[in-house]
Amino acid sequence: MEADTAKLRERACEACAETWEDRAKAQTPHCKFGEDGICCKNCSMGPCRVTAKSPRGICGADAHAIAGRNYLRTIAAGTSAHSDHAREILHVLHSTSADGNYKVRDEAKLIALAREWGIPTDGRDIYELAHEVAEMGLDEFGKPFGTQRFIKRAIPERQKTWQEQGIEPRAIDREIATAMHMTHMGNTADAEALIHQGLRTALSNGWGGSMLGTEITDILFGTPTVRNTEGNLGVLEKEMVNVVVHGHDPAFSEMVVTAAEVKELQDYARGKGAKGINIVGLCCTANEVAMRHGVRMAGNFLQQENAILTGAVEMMCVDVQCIFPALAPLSECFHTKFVTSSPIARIPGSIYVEFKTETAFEQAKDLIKMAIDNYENRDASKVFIPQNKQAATVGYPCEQIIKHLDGVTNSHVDELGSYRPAVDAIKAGVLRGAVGIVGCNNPRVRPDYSHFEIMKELLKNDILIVATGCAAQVATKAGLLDREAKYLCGAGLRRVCELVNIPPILHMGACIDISRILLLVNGIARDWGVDTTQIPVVGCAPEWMSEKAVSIANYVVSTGIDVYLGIEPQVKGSSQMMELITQGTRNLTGAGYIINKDPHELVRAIIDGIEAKRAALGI
Ligand code: BF8
Ligand code: SF4
Repeated sequence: MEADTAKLRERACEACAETWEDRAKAQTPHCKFGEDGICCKNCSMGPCRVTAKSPRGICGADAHAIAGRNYLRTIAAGTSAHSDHAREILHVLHSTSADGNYKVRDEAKLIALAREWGIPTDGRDIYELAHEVAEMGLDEFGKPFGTQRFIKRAIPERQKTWQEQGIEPRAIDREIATAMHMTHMGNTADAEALIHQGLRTALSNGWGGSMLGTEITDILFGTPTVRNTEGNLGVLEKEMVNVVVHGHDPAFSEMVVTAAEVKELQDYARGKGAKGINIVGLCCTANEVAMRHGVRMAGNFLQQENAILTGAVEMMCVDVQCIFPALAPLSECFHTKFVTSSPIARIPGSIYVEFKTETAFEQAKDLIKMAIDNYENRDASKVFIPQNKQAATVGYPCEQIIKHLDGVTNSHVDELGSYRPAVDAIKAGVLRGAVGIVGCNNPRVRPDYSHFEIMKELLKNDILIVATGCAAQVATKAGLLDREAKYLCGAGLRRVCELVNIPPILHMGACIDISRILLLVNGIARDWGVDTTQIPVVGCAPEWMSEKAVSIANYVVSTGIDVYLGIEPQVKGSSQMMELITQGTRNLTGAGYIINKDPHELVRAIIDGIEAKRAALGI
């Protein structure tokens, strides 16, 4: 893969296009104050930077206050991104109708959610119900009283911890606004209080916004099921019209995928000399459409420019989050049409088509037509599609995991199903434990390398992996989402994979779907009869980069699960903050961070952590 990237980069020079490698070099060395989190520009008396000579800002804020405030703002931003994405999806649910662009695909899930929320369901029209659920979901953002509805799903031990610590998440917008207010000039300077609000804000994401996003997306577009697909740049087709969907919110990409299936458009593409229309995904949008349609995945975060560098992409359609503004000038070096669709992600140099629920399908068809018309502009001399692609089996939400486990032992005990076979396998030591590997890739380290090294080592040690986001795509590219990858596993994990008929890494979706991992861990703890802090399950983000990732890490820690990080959070300039994120949170939630930039040392720490949890349980 790295050889392919090198070749694509060489061509980037030919085409006068720069890539992230060039810009990363130009940004090195990074600003030390920013890196350590001790630059404050929260008021215009500053910016203030902490040094040995000037240990306090003009207002008197010290390194701990400044790093703590910056950290809380990061969590607030990450929470807002996931949750606002969920809000958009709730509005789409509110727009559904029997003959509209958007329909309810998973009626059973809608009815179950309505019941969970105490909405009468008997004899109701499904769309009337959808609209009521959407309104109730939207109320989770701004309700003046009460806490997030989904926290009732957590095991009683967790709910008690959150209540005792005063971190039960209230309305999502309130937690974000409180975080911003606390960090305004002249407010909280106590790092511990900032961390406390960080946990609470993040919980409003994990057990609020993200969980809403996942549930409602399943209701709208169907709960994912297991399906086979492929991944890596080799999924781009030389003789087809290639359209890349990139971003996070599937309301847009679902329409693009559906429009590409329209027969007249396929005929139109053939009339223009192409063999057909090839839709592929990037980043989390790729995960969304792969899990629901088997759409193939072109790659993860740091591959977004590579896709355009192939010279074979007629159109790249983006929605929100993790989109390089660099895609606009890069597209201009080729024939690629770069289309933005959301007022949340406006990028100079792009073609802006604001997507609206009422006109979504027509707009998607227009875009596909525009892509087909662009096919003849492709310059064959600029085309280089690396041939690498790997088979992958994707689509393991909790429902599918339970179904597969059920198939093994018939242990189905209630309507929620049971993780008991997994619990038994862990207790028996056939599986030593499980790790959720999530997050991005990051130029600070060799892209994908840490993920891959950690994944390989865990599998060898009989540790099952669930993955989401760009981490799931590393697994795809490495061939680890293939059932055949079982040869890389230890004997115990291999046996489980064969018995349950699963690959050793389970693809659970996009980053917003880390809410599924919360429910999985919660379900395992429930079926085990212990707290989440006790089970040998941890989270790992080896190459994280985004503010969303910091929010995620905090809701995972709040849920009692240790988080192993391969990139340091930007708080190093405060010894108190470093202590709080690695140790202090343990007194509040029972979990914390373990940070190590060396992937081999990090995976050793994970295995030791899992074995220590096993020992504490006496297994
Ligand atoms: O939300 S893993 S680079 S694409 S932030 Fe972004 Fe990171 Fe990828 Fe999805 Ni998640
Ligand atoms: Fe400086 Fe305090 Fe203003 Fe921050 S809030 S910029 S530390 S004076």
